[in-house]
Amino acid sequence: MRTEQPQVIYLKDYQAPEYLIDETHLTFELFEDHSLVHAQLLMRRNPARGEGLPPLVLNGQQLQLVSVQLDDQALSAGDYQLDDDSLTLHPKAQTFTLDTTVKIHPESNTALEGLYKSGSMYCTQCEAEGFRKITYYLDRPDVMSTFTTTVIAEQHRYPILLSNGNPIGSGPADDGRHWATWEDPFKKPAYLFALVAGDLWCVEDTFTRQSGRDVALRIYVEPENIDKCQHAMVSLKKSMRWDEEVYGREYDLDIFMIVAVNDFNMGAMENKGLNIFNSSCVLARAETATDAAHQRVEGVVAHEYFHNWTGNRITCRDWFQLSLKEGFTVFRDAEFSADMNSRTVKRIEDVAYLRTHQFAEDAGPMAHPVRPDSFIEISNFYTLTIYEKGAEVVGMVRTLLGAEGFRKGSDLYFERHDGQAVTCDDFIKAMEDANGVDLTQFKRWYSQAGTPRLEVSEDYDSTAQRYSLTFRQSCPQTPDKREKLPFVIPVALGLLDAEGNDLPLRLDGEASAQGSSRVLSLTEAEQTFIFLDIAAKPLPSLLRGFSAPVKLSFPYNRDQLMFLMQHDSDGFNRWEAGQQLSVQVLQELIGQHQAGQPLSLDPRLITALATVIGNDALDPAMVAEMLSLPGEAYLTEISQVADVDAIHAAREFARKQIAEQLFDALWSRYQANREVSRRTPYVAAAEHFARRSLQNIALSYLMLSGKPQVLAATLEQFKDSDNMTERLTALAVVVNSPFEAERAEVLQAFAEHFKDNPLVMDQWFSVQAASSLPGGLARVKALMQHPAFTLKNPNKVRALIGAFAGQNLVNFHAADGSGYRFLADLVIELNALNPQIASRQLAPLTRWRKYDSARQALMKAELERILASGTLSSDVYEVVSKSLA
Ligand code: B3K
Ligand code: ZN
Repeated sequence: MRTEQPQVIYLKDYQAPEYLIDETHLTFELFEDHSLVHAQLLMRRNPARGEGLPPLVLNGQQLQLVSVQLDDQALSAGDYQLDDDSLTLHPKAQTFTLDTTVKIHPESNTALEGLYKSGSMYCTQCEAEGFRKITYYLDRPDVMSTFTTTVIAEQHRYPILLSNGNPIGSGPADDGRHWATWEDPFKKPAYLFALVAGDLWCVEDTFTRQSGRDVALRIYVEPENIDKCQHAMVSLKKSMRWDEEVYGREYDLDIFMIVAVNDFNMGAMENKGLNIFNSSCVLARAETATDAAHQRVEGVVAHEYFHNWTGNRITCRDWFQLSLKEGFTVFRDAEFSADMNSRTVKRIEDVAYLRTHQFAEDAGPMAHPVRPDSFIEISNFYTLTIYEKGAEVVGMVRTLLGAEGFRKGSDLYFERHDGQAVTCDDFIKAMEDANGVDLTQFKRWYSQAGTPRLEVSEDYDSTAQRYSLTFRQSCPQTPDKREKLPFVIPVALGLLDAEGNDLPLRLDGEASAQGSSRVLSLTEAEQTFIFLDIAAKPLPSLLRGFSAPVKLSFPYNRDQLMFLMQHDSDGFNRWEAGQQLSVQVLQELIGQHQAGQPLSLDPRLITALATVIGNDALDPAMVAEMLSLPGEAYLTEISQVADVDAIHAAREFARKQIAEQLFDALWSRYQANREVSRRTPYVAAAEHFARRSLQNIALSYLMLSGKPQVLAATLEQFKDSDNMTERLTALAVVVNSPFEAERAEVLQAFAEHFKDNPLVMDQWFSVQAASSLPGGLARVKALMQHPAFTLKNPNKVRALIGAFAGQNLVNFHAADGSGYRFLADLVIELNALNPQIASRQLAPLTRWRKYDSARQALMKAELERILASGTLSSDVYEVVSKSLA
């Protein structure tokens, strides 16, 4: 907890460390009511900072200092200074050894940062600044050291003792205890340290590196989960092979371990050789995990594994550079998932997510550049901007350089910086040097916040057969009030003729056409491109594959969008045309609702979707994506003033119309796919994900018809399917239906069957929390009393409170402010328990400027109440104060 005004930390103040640590030797003695940590640090003055010997300031929080010794000299109270955040010493030589012993309390650590207990096991989470809750240290990423770690604990309760690197010894100790020692030869910052002690079982495998050596692979879980590790293991081996093939990167240690824990603040953590995962990102089998969960496990396993090169071997100089490792690694895991599954579908999902959530963040009070200039609490900066927009920025580099140029750049980056802590500039420099290009202007993507807008207009001269496109870019103001200069925006595009074929593209000044889909690089605030030899006015397909994270507008009419939906050679843009058509139609309905008029759906949307449903040649996953209307959160994001009720009413009306008018087509596709599901055992692979996604979206539409045969089919799917994907969809469909008796029945049956599986119970909570039927808040409050719920487990908080405030928009934004009050009460309670989780749950309240004045006032009042509620963690303080500023 904060004791004084929290300080703002600025990138411009960065200085290299005064001292370095070459070797770190740790011994942990774990006891039930406390733990002791002995640290021996081999240190020296940083030659880059000169010769004198300034005070040595070590980070440390919530530590009880037991002893401290510099070389052979035991220090007493007068020899050092101690405060809430640091221990200051006065070294006498350029090189010295520091020994400390501290006492800590992992058993009562509810913040889940540092060393803590999850159930009966010990585990750690150190990124970003959790290591300072374990021992006094230079807890910053540019201090890199080798680590040797010995763990001593009771043999019976904690038979498995793990840390980073390779195991080098183990044996019995006194009083029924035992020890194990691990050695990590690769220098790393403290945020990559990990320790695990528990009664765990493991699944083992081996991976043979391209160069021939074997790596031992182990996934450790609590015994009851040993049957849910295969999918993660397969994903790990695929990731290891992919990184060798696509980036030329091999694994380096002899062993790679993953440990699943139930209590974890985020998805997973890439600690060197010992990844620690939220169990939700490891455990998966047909009966208990959905297709989405299987894909998430594959993606997160890959992400953490890929960090071994992008994050661990080459790490960040300081936390302002966080996107150096996160943006690049998200880009890498997205490419991996695209290669393993459907590339277009993966891109659609990522873009929908980015546009809904990152664009909202970029337009809100927490907006920051991909490389922020300042922060109060770094934990608040593990954001969609750092991760998702950061990945888009890396993707644009690849689009501009081409796949081969990008690989040359990444090779140079790995070769040049292995073993170093570097900056985003170093990454770009490697790309520039390997390709002989200048990316100076491109780097504005790292320094300027906000989502650029790109307005496009056209002009056609039939006599000269010239078609021109004019692009005007601008970027809205963000809280930093800094001037926005033009970005480099790669725009992939094509021009369609009247038959829907791509035309050859010859730009003014070129001797001949160069392909039919190409990338224009915009650099000016306004720029015109002229295409020659265009015999008739074409239809442009712009920003193919979403080649830049911008808000593009072009005055398409609905008939043109329908044409693009059918003919665009770019799969992403076919989907995008459908989304734009839906947005136009939904916005029209929103207007009708607001004007008190009867709602009337443009029949062209039905015609367009009928064509999609009837297209057997199209990937069923694409059909499912194209049938999904833009979500309420996205419709909120693109509104000037979001009218929650009108958005909900319009979207539900459109869904119901689709269900009724396309009933027969949906029903036949549902039945055909359900029939395949019935006779095919569950397989976690792209074509099966695709089939089930179409089956399930069809079912959720069909139920809106209220027809008895749909209810019967849903109940059959609920009871008889062999997998969680079908069962959970059936559950959600009934929960959102008007069939009250059946609703109660399936909820009870589900809970009874899965009561011992916390991850499945999370789904059960979420489905109910997200249901837009009236009375949402009361339902959520009642569920908080359920024995499976606890505020101490982040997954539970996300499943119930997160789903309510983030997905159940009509209930959360109830006009009486009850949803806001409820969330504020929870944030205040969580602030004391787990500041990181408290601060995350605040996000919906930070968006108050989006709503009508009555709701704005209610939301602001709750933020003010949180601010006045007592001592706030720096996490909550930063988000609340910036939201109110
Ligand atoms: N690097 C971690 C995130 C740590 C968050 C700390 N508050 C997970 C990841 O991005 O792989
Ligand atoms: Zn990451």
